[in-house]
Amino acid sequence: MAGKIEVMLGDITQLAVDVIVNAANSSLLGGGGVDGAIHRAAGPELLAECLTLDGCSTGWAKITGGYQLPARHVIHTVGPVWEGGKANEAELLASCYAASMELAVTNGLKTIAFPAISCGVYGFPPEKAVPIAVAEVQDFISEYPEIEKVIFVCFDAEMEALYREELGES
Ligand code: AR6
Repeated sequence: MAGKIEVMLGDITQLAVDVIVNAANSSLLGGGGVDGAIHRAAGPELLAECLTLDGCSTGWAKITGGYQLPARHVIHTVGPVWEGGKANEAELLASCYAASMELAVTNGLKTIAFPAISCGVYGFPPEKAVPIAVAEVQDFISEYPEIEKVIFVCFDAEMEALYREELGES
């Protein structure tokens, strides 16, 4: 199972996987950070499809095509805004990972890349978010062997180090 999880430093929009996950907001209509990068790289058809989805609640996920991206699909999930840790943020973040993996499986998608959901604009402390992300993914792939690869894509070296440490790679 350990071999199915990979950590990489880079830009998630460049990955030719079955599906990349977007750290979106509840409108699903784009924004900054990884969301902005994904919409720019996918092209305007992505926004057109997102307009049909009626948004998404925090902790849940919806799927679209990947359009001009090398990835075939995008799963848009809405992470919690960090409010100090007493607003159910940990459970909601875990739910983002579980809901995204579940959508991947129900759509027959086997390779999936995640950014560090909520760890940018939404302010979730990375040292708290990374163990949640890793635990959810490990639990899920132990139950669903059809998932072949999960890649945690990090935009900076500190985040990469946190994931590698959590996975016992450093
Ligand atoms: N590839 C991989 N990771 C990236 C990329 C990229 N191209 N760009 C940024 N990151 P954020 P959030 C990292 O702010 O905290 C948007 O406006 C980034 O360094 O994108 O969930 C949405 O519309 C950080 O580690 O997402 C929402 O309004 C991680 O991705 C809001 O931001 C997540 O940072 C969501 O905030």
